Amino acid sequence: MAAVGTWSFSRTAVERMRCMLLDGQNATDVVETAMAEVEDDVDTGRHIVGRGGYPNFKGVVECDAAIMEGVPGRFGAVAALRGIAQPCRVARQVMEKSPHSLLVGDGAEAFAQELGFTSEPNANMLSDHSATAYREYLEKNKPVRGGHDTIGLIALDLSGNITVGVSTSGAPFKSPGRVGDSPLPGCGLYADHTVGAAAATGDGDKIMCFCPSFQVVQLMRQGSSPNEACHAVLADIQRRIGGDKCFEIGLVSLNMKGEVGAASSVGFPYTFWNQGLSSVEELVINQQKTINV
Ligand code: SD4
Repeated sequence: MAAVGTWSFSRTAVERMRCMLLDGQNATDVVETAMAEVEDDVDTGRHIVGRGGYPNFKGVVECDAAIMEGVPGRFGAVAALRGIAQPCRVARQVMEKSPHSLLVGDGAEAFAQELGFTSEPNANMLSDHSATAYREYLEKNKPVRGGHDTIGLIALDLSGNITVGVSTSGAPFKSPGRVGDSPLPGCGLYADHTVGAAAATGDGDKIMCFCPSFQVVQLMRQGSSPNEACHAVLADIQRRIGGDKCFEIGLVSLNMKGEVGAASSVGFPYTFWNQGLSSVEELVINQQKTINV
């Protein structure tokens, strides 16, 4: 059993996953439940997740989320979803109940409503913090500092099932309808029950051009450790764009032995737990320079 999450604010989610895994619960339920708590928490919205996340440039919060099991073909995602505070739960339902894998915008919202999700007014999706940030963006063109968080969670359960989920409100003040890497398989997340799983965070407009989560899992399939795989994928991206700098990207991965790895182009804390640990731990990848490419 093991659990991993992106950024420091994933600690409570990873703690929750630890408790549920020790209780014998299924990896997908574990990821969905832990994710939903973060998505619905207005305070973690400032980390670009769910309720309280930054809106698009029209002032509307639009979320992307996805869930993928290691079993082939088990994937569901939503993108540019409005008014639903727990988008990862909708992504799970896309995986379970829809003949499709990715639903976007109004169609995703209608699907959620049909399944009984409550669609809330946009005002409920904003926090005081994000509403103020949006006003400052409109009045002073003030950008959000940082701007790339996103939660990615991976769980490996007692029965050897592995599931990865990601959720984000996306780039602050993005164009309406903009979709990032998070809900795209191979980009924001990937899982294979014979190998392990990976998740990405950072500048989704760039990340999606490199399919890094798929690449990490492929390298682990060929024998790399999670850490080696994440570092090799980051190095490959850096080599391909030229120079030693990179856009913002953080990668985490977990293999079927419960070993964790990560690499990042920026200072990147991540939290994890496995059976060798008595509590959730946090490690920080050192900061390197970033550029816009
Ligand atoms: C995106 N990768 O939509 C996501 C959000 C983010 O750190 O900022 N992740 O680009």
